[in-house]
Amino acid sequence: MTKVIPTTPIAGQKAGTSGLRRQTRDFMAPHFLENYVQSILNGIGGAEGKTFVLGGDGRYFNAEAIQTILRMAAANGAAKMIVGQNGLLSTPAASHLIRLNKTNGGFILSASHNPGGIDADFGLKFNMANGGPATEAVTAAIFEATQNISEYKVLEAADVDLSTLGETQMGDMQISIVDPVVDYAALMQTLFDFDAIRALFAGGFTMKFDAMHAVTGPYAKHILEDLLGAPAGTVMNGTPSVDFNGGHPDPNPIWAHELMAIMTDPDAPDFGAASDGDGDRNMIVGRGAYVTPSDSLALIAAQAHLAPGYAQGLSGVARSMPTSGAVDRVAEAKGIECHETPTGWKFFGTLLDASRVNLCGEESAGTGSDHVREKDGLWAVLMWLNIIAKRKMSVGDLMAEHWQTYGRNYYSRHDYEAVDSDVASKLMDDLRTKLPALKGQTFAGLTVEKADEFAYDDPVDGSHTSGQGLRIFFDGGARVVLRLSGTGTQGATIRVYLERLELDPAALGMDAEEALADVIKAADAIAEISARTGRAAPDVKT
Ligand code: VG1
Ligand code: CO
Repeated sequence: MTKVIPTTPIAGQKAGTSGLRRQTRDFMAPHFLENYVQSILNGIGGAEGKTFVLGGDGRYFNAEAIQTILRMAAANGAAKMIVGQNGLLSTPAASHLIRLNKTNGGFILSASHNPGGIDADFGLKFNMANGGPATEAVTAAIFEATQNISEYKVLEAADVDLSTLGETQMGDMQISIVDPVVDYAALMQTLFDFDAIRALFAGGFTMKFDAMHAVTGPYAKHILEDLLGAPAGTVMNGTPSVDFNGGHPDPNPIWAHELMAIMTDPDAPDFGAASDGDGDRNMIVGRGAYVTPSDSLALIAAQAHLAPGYAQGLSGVARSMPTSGAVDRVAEAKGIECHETPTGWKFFGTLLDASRVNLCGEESAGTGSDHVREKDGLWAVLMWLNIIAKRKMSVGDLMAEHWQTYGRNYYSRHDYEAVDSDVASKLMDDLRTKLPALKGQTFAGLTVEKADEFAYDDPVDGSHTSGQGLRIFFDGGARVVLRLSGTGTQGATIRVYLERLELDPAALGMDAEEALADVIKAADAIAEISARTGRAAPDVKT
């Protein structure tokens, strides 16, 4: 029987960079999840007769939230739900299932790289029929629905057994419990030269993949160990846990320190990689050679044609604005389109759908292509393995060759986390006011050439997005960008993105922080970050 529960709007149910993220206890509070799910359904014009994909990264509250969403979808008239076994689906695998089954969209339960657990974070994101995150227009409609909600519908029904593959029923709604890995693994085999990678491993190539106790464990084990023949144990931390074993499932040198320690050991394997909570981010590291995500994107742009799925070459590339310009240099050399979009994968969707681009990336360890409409951690890892198998070079040598060819965009991101929200907004507001006067002024020896606030006009659907980060360009090609994070759940996180282009072949092997020393000083002099936050140094440098 369907129950109609009266409710009132809950303030602040507004999607950020990637869906709604909150502390887990907030999501578990009465009506919180229900209000948001009903608002999604209201915002997209109802669920009647529709089919959706449903799954998450396995964090605390994942399984309970799935049962709630099933009961609400059934009560709202959905025809069918395709659910990952045990409630698990990586974000790219969910995107693929949405497309493969031509569904109306999907619900992805994840707070991605944020920690999990009852005292950590939870999240919910709605993806559309193209498999990509809801566009700004749709998230705005959902937000409006959260502000007008007065009731939600839920079916009185017992929990569904999520562990048994196959078909089942809830009320009139069909439920398919599917293997989360199989279809995704099949897709990967259409894109990459599995024989070449298999031969690489058979020849003694060694690798460690750190799944960080998150959702990619089962995917990586099946693809790397079962299909590609990498030895058992190649995948570490491969069993998903509700709190990521107490860790922070963010694949960067800080949080993936266990892998970094292995990769900097004299006996390090040839190749290391890691993925995040929901499997859409990647970290690439060679023996003693960490690759920044912006450089990884550029190298992939230069060499993707070595993978069968991209043998015809790329149609174009897109990067988020704070991502370094390294990929632009490759696009220019290849004479292909290159787009600069706001932060967040949702802005790549129109370009991918229109076949204007088929490679996208973000500095935050997100890389992907038109095979799905999300960034894809394992895809990037397989792309690197495919390139290494063809070029027969180490990660370090491949990067050195790349920089010799295209120059090096030295790059670093400094994050100041859990800053008082008022302090952070005032810092940004004051800097915004100051921007027009900066031109011509010199800070730490760097003269400002231009300063502005990034806004984006989507070349495909014409939509306009403003307020996407403050940018300061210096003579000689250096750049500082500041923006506030839209994925955090406590206070504000100030992200400072630092970049400098180096073309001197003799100066390409420096430490990034050293190479950026003046840019870092100039950023602090202009934005007064340390003075205003009272922080002597950033919390995280990636
Ligand atoms: C961060 C990253 C952004 C990424 C987003 C979602 O957003 O900077 O590039 O798209 O996370 O990634 P923000 O607003 O905190 O800077 V994921 O893997 O957390 O879904
Ligand atoms: Co993620």
